[in-house]
Order: sequence, then C-alpha cells, then structure tokens
Amino acid sequence: MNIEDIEKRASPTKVSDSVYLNTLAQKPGSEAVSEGRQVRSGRPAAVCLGLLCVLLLAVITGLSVTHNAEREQLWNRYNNVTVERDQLLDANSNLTLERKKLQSSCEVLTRERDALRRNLSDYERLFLQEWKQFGSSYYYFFNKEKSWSAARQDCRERGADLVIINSREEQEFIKKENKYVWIGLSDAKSEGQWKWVDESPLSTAFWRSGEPNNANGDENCAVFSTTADTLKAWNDIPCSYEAGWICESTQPYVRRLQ
Ligand code: MAN
Ligand code: CA
Repeated sequence: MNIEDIEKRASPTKVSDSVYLNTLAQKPGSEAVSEGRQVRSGRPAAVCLGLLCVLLLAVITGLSVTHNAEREQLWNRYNNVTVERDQLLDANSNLTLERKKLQSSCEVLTRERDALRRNLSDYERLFLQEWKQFGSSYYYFFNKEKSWSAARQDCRERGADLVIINSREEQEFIKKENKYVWIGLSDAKSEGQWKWVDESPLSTAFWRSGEPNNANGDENCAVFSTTADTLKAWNDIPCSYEAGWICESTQPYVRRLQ
C-alpha cells in the first residue's frame, strides 16, 4: 500500500474533493465552449437588429421630412388665411361704414320725401281750389291780359296749354264764366286752316255770326267773347291783341300759380 492509497482510505472525502476539484477545474473550459456557440447564434440577430435600426431610422427620417413639409404647408396656409381674414375684416369695416352712410342718406331722403309729400298735398289743395274741373280736364281762367302767344306760354309753363273746345258741353261750361279770353285756336300757319294748339282741326265750331272774317287780313287767333248766344261766341282777332286766357290741363298736377 502506498501513501496515496493510505490517504484515500484515511479520508475518503479527499478523493471526492479531488474529483470535485477536477470537475471544477474542467468547468471554465466547458463554459467557453457553450459561449462560442452563443456568439455564433447571436450574430444574425445583431445584424437583424442593426437592419431594423437602419430601417427605423429611415422611417423616422422619412416621417420627419413628410412632417416638416406638411408643417410648412400648414404654416403657409395659416399665413394665407390670416391675410385673407385681415382683408375680410377690412372689407367688413368698409361695408359697415358704407351701410352707416347709406342709412343716414336714407334717413335724409325719407325726410325730404315726407316734406315733398306735404308740399304735394299743398299743391293738390291749391290746384283743386283754383282750377275748375270739367270732365277729365282742369281749367283756369286768367283775368290778366296778354297776347295770344304770351298767354299760351303762360299755360305751358304750368304744364297746361290754351283750352281746346271739343264739344257743346265744354263750350257751355266755358261760357258760364262769361269772360273775354283767348282759346287755343289759330290759323296763323295757314290762313283759313283753323287748328287747335295740339294741331288737331276743328271738330265742332262756335263762331259768332260772320266770323271768322280775318278783318284787315290780320286776324289769326281766336277769342271767346261775351255774347248772349252761348253757341256763337268765338271771334278771330289779331294775335297781338291782349286778352285774358283759359288754360286746360288733363294732368291732375299743375305747378303752383304765381
Ligand atoms: C269787329 C269785327 C270782328 C273783328 C273785330 C276786331 O268786332 O269786325 O270781326 O274781329 O272787330 O276788333
Ligand atoms: Ca273777326
């Protein structure tokens, strides 16, 4: 028996210790083997991870570029909208100003219209007071004296004209005033061709007996004279003579008399 055998017998644990130690001594070697396998299997994963990172970076970069472009567009639109809003605000305040101006001029016009309406009703009253109505016409008998042309001018300035007598009834209506007045009848343009001031020829005539006689070859205007016979009242006399006159208007409004 040698010393080693003695030692094995004396402390059998030592043997097992030595086996244990050997086992321990072998362990690092076995770990290195398994690590080598791990490195070999981790490489593709790392490559994949790298690729993923690159892909992610590319996606992030792309998104960032897109985002920046969109932000730029939005910013431009925001600026445009702001400019448009300012323009609209300006236009709105201009319109508000104009509306106020129009409102005030409308008020002025309304006041003027009301004043004119009052004036008009005054005129109507005056007109009805001073002008006599017969049928569909209004008549005014002037006592002042003027030539035939001046008398006619006076009527025309009032929106009327010298009277035109179209019927026996109208003749009778005028006769009632029994005044020496011009009527709107003349043959100044063509001797013997008697025409009313509206250029119409005589439809019915109420001349005095023996008239018209164109005395002295100078009687071209007709006057309504104060005779006893209602239906024989007209005479021709020189147009330059002065007489009263009768204006006739078919319009309801005639300018205020002086
Ligand atoms: C007389 C007549 C009329 C004439 C007048 C003129 O009355 O001769 O025919 O028109 O005078 O004033
Ligand atoms: Ca005459």
